[in-house]
Amino acid sequence: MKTLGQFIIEKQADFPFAKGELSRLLRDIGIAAKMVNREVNKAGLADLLGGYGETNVQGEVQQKLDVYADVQFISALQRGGECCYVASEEHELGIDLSHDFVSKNAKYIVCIDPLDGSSNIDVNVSVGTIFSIYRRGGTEGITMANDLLQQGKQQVAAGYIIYGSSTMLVYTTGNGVNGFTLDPSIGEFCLSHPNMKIPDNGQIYSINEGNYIKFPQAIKNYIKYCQIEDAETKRPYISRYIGSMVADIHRNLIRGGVFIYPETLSFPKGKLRLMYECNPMAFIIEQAGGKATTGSERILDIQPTELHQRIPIVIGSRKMVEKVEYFYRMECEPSLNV
Ligand code: P6P
Repeated sequence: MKTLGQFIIEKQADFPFAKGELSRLLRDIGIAAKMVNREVNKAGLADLLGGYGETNVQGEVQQKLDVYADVQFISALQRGGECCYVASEEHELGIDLSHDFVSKNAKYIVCIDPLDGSSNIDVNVSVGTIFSIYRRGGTEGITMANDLLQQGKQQVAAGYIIYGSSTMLVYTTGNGVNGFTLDPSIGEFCLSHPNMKIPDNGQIYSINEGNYIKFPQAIKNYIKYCQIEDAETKRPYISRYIGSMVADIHRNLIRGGVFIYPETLSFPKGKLRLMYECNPMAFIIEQAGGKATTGSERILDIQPTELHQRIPIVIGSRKMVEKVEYFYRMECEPSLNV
């Protein structure tokens, strides 16, 4: 079995001018992932369940493991010296590491959701980490406009770790998607899913139907479309919703399907965050042959305006995403035949 470290070094040759910085940065993320995995796996025993008593910048109650994961990833990036700035879901302004001697010439910026879906921790449902890597814009100080608010298509790498029945790290550097499963017996991520591709079509739709009355009409119409009997398109489709973005999208990456978190009356701009949830997942899914839009606009083309901005997301099998886009257009152009 090829380990993550061996694979990263081997693929480094794909980047003729690479001097190993990105490889070391991915290694640092892999180390933090193993530390978080250890605590997630024993959360119930190590009194790491439950709330931390604080709320994060999103106004969400921080779970103890959220805070632990945030500390582990930031510390690993700080020690590694390849990252000059970390934008985390858990911090309003992010952490400028470029003042540290070890990171003063670091070339990369990391946007991260240290523990996504953390409200599921106490009920033992899969949670995940999502990360996105950019090059810093210039050699001067880190600025929001020049360095942080880059479009998703500027990412040099993106990935996620899913802490589930097994722990996997899935990432892309723009040359396809590869999945690594943690082998606890040797403490290494091993290549288990080379060159991952999402099926072009699927029968799974993933959306929180509890919000149905808050959805735009186009999404209400699409949900009804999924439920209508039609042998040719294998409908009714299967509804699967875990409530953990990493777990829902990982399942669809393997089985085929579409994940939708649209604009709603409660979240008029959508709930999920552009910089450290939607952009990295969009990069991965596009690299796996799928599609990721807001329902009309390609996510990787969006020009960010703020670090924690939220957007609607329709992501997964290309044909399923295109069908949702069709319902949005039809809502705008009712003359279109279904
Ligand atoms: P809802 C978890 O809190 C999260 O950020 C994503 O992981 C998940 O897809 C979504 O929110 C679930 O939101 O409103 O359906 O509970």
